[in-house]
Amino acid sequence: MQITALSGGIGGARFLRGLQQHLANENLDADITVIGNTGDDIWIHGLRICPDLDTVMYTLGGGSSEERGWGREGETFNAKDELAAYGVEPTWFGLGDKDIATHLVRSTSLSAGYSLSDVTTALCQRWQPGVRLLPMSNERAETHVVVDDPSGALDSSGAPMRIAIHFQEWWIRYRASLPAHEFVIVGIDDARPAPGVLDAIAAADVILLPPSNPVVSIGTILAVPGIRDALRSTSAPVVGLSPIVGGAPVRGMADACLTTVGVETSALGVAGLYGARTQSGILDAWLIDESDAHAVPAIEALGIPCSAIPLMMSDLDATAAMAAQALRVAGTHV
Ligand code: FO1
Repeated sequence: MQITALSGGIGGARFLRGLQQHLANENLDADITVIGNTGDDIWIHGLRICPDLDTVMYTLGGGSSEERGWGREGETFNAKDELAAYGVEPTWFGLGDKDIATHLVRSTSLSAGYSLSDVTTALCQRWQPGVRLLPMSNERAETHVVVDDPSGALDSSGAPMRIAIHFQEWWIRYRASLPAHEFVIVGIDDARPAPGVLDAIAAADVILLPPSNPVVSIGTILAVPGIRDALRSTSAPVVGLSPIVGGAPVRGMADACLTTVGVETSALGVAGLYGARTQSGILDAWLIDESDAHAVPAIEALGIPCSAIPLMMSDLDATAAMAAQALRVAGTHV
């Protein structure tokens, strides 16, 4: 069985770990291809950092910090402190010493002319995540956030000056607390699906949308020209799991992102954002948490079959059960 999943960072990675556990529990033979978001990627101190690719690689490879969800376990931040001592910006980014090795390998390989796909494959040789990890694109497509200048500067009309900051700065430095007027994925129009991405969608027996950020993770992947159309035309069922439970994101700040794009922070709102495949969207089924069961009729009225199940990834067994339900709903008799 070919499973293809779109993934952002921590939520997506943790779901994928549960999927692997379910397949192992049932002794099922399946190949998983993960299409990872690269809109969060950033150059920092001359290093190319790919947060969502690294989070999937480390989490499934057994090297991630369980406490932080990102970066390495047993991490130190000496280089970060030394850079701060030199007064070098940015000081707000948590650049870990072990993590730097990954960024050095990636940055030197990219400088030598290798593609991000090649580099990601090479890095995964060490980590053996148990999935094929593909960047959504080898071209640079970075999410930037339009906010009122935090310095309080005003434009010539006396209105707050609007500036664009990198998503990482908005997410980490400002904790998404600056109201975002707009997300701009710089370079997205020239981005092409990375090698293998469209094939992984066309060849899949089932496609999963884990509970990643629907705007800046899944939404960014869908913004790569060709990917949304591929999902709409594949024969594989597309099953999504809501990242919003009880009107709030399970983790992260997806609510701030949904507000920016004018979508209600609810399981229903995100279902509507993705849309039913029968209504020019991409979903064939939508899994929501039991606590949102009241929303099933409204979601099904959108043309999206919906099931309310336990959706909290409280531990590996709970996440494996979610994955089992997603495959069941996909009608994939595994
Ligand atoms: N997230 C934070 O909240 N603070 C950080 O300092 C931070 C550093 C960081 C370094 C490498 C990396 O791969 C991820 C890192 N993240 C950090 C997480 C990252 O910002 C988010 O996981 C994604 O970009 C959003 O999904």
